[in-house]
Amino acid sequence: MTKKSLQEDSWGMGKKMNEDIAKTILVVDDNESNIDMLLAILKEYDVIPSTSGEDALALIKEESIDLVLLDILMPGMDGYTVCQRLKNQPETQNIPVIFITAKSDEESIEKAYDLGGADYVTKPFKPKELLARVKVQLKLQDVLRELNFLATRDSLTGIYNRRKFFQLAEQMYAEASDDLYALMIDIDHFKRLNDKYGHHTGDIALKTITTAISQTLPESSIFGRMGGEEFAVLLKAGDETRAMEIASLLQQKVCEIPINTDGGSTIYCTISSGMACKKGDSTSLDSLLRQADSALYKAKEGGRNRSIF
Ligand code: GH3
Ligand code: MG
Ligand code: MG
Ligand code: MG
Repeated sequence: MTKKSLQEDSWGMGKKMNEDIAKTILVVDDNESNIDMLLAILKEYDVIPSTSGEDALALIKEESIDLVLLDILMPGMDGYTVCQRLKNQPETQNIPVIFITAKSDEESIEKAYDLGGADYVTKPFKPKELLARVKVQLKLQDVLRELNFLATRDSLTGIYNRRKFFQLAEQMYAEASDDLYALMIDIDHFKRLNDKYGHHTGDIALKTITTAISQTLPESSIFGRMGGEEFAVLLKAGDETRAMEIASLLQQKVCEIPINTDGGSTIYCTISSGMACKKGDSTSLDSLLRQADSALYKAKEGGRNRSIF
């Protein structure tokens, strides 16, 4: 599961949920001496300084930022606008923003929270209090990332769970041209494998097979566990020939990958898959997946270890 697009979303921002990895804080203030003071207070973090709102927005696109400390009054784009832009973009909306400003009236504070600010600190601030507030936001961010991961992934294999698969798939179906393919995949004779080698070996097989599939799929694909030993993929392939090549490649990679059993032996598995294309007579994601499912049924009937379109 090393491919970014199969694993990461707006919570990840390129980082795993790991509190030990140094956090990166973007500090935005038009006054350079304020920036110097913040750099000194935040010396245990990676700090990226920025002296304008425009520059800050450009930096956020390039860097993996965990927290933004944001001045409000700046020549050019003000802090409110920066915050609004961040909260309107799916890629940046989950990055917490702490406003640090000389504005201390109630309306300004209310506006900052309305725009999605996580916290509000007035200048002149107390260094230790600011550091404590930064720590609270970073901790909260870790917890939210972890919750998001748990809510969207299948706990055994780490790929998308059914709920997240459908959420992403509905979006992809709505946005895609006709050239969108659904693939339903089912491991062959998996019950036999469980019966013969035990449930734990079955679990290892599931993990090994999903890793092989993840690493073989094109990066833009969506791959989720539907339940048991059944998986669904939504992918763009260019044309039918290429789509079938991908399905065959998945089969080949899976049947070549050794699975270590609890008894110390090595076994191999096969998969069957059914494919359907949006440009057929699918009118919804549901009907597309149903068509792929009937093709899968034919692949099983036809003897397994094959893909049927
Ligand atoms: P077919 O080739 O027709 O698909 O046969 P099959 O044996 O793979 O299909 P069947 O639906 O009869 O059995 C699926 C098995 O998958 C039964 C169930 O115990 C097993 N299974 C489902 N989820 C898990 C899991 O998380 N771990 C393990 N180890 N086994 C699982
Ligand atoms: Mg200022
Ligand atoms: Mg099966
Ligand atoms: Mg099955």
